[in-house]
Amino acid sequence: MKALKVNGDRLWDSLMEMAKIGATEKGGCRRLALTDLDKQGRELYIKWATEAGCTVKVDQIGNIMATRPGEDPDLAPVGTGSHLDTQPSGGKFDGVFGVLSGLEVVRRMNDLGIKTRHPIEISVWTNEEGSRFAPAMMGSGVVSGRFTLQEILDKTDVDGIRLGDELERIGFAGDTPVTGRNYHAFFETHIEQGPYLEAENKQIGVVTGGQGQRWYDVVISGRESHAGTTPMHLRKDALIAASQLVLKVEEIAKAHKPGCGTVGFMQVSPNSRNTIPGQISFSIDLRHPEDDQLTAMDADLQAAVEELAVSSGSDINLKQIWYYAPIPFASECISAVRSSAEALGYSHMDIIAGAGHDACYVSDFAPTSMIFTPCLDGISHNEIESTTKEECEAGCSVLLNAMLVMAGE
Ligand code: HGY
Ligand code: MN
Ligand code: MN
Ligand code: MN
Repeated sequence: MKALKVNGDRLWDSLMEMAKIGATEKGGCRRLALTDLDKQGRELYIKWATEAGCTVKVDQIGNIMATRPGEDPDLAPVGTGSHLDTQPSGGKFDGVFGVLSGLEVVRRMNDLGIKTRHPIEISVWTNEEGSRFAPAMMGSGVVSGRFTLQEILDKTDVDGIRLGDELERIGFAGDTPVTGRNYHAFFETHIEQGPYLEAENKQIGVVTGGQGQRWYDVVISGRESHAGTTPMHLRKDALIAASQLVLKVEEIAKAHKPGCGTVGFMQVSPNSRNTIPGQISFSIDLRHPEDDQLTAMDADLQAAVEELAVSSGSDINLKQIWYYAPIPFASECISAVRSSAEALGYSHMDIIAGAGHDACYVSDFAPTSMIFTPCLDGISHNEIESTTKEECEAGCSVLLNAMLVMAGE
């Protein structure tokens, strides 16, 4: 196992350059999937990857594949990559760090004149965040066959704009087929986005798998009426019922440790100060590292909805829109990450990914693992998301050596 280091300054400079696209006032990034800012980020990345000697292709769902040739072009590539789209008030590192780590690995291999047997491929996966278009991890999900291409192209955002039309509009409706993708091995580098590496004072997270998720859309219908003339006992206030269900989501998550439950999106209709809300639409996100617990959380949620519909007299429509069971990564890739961290002398610990990542879906068709690095106070999906050049250099150096082990040189 080699212990080569990447050029941390160059990686950091590229991260800061990319962060200027969609830069927000509080130091974060806003590049919602398939917007003009996402297009700008994609184009800058393609410029850099081409300058680094990669050939670039775009597939039918907009995934970008930049390939550095190997000695034997018939061998399946060793892949890495992540996403460039962000949350509405996201940070400078979520996703981007994994894409630009892949680029830095290629740049470093070029510096050192390294020839690998397998080609090296860096992927940018479309709409990993699932914020503008739900669900998440769409680009990797189509390639792994979790979603059909057509169902994803037909998704619409909250304004009714269709994903396939946006892909055309920004010029990333590629012609490379989404089927038949394969990797000899795949690694994704990502900030942990949680508190554990920092709390344990570890430099590297050796990711052994990803927890499962269930996403729901909920619509609660009560009765709009006048805020001043409707006596409290005659109301069907949809926001009161929704508030009770939000508290139930918290209760269900806390009853299934270390599960998580979140309501992140909510629309109130008609959203007027002096009209009792008639309809509430909102999201529910449940997660757990064990599938039977995630199933139990789902059952508790269904029961809570039934009970609330009766007690509140409102109509409640709960629809599950996404589910995947917890995903274990491949032992050979996990060991490559672990021995790479050891060869470089970095402290490390095994960890399960709390967030969803494209690597989770890539592991449907290729041996996969991830490399985590700490982020300040475990904060992410927040403009103040922060890490250091040294932490990025460490994670990317682990990636370089793990990829070399699998790519052969
Ligand atoms: O939701 C997630 O875990 C990821 O950030 N898309
Ligand atoms: Mn991410
Ligand atoms: Mn994210
Ligand atoms: Mn009036």
